[in-house]
Amino acid sequence: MRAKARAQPNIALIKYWGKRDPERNLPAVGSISITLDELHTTMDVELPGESGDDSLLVNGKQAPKMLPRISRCIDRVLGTSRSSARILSECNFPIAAGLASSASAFAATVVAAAAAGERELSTPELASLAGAASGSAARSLYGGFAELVNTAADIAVNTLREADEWPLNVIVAITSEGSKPVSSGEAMEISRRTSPFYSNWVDSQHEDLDIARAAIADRDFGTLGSVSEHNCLKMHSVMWASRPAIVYWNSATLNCLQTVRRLQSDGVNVFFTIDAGPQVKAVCLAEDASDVAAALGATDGVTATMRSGLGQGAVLVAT
Ligand code: 2P0
Repeated sequence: MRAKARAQPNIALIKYWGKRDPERNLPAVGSISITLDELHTTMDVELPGESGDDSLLVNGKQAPKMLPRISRCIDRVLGTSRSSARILSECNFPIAAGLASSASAFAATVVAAAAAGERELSTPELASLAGAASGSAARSLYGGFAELVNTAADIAVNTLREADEWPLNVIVAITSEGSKPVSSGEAMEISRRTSPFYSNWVDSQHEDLDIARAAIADRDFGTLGSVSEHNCLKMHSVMWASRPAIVYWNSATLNCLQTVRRLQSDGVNVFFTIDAGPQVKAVCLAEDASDVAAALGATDGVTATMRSGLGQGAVLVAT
């Protein structure tokens, strides 16, 4: 009654921002992401067959604030009359800092919990359960290029391309390792309720998804970069126009955008995207990754860079 799973975070190129059903955590828009390989979270779930409270250690430390969401996620997989769970989590990158740690954590949790509780669930079923915990987590069940489709009743995730069919690289420029001031879930609801740009954001998402899907099919880097940057800036515009304003950026975030623009004008194949945090992710061709990492590493305010290729979805690993 013990299993361990590993999942990688994913970076949305066409982003999820807003919920159509906050109760069921169903997104208001579809999204397209790439799953990373170097960054990962492992979740080791043990069910000793006793009633009582769950426990959670993250990188060896008690994590009482994170435990309720993880416990609810395991409840969805195994039911509320399950054994208590001893959960050990290891994460090799900053948590709750706009690096999609919740995506990898919940994707690994559903896979580990199902295996520990001997429940045989399909990948779409696991994705739906992960998505109920954290919308972006559904995409981390899948590798490469994944599209989360908003169906009438639920969500579905499709693989658009496998990782090795278009092995792009991602350089993450860390500009702050602090936790985010407002959680994404809370910030999305503030945007839905107060941003005058919110309905335009939702209405224009189909067009961006169509353009990105076709660019991925054609391996058209320029078009994918252009639509991804635009979609990212639209999402942040929705946030900035919310009340209270939701601003995840810092001055180094903007410095990174200038670095990416300079690289682009020098002919480097690179584009940026930014999530609910101040880090900048630069997506590039593998042959340009060293130049992009060096330029971002030398950018004022960047404290570290991480490089990753694209990887597979969540998997079980040996305990
Ligand atoms: C994304 N983000 O598509 C977008 C872009 C952040 C910005 O999904 O409330 O942790 O748990 O469903 O998945 C981050 O939000 O939100 C996110 P919940 P989640 O990657």
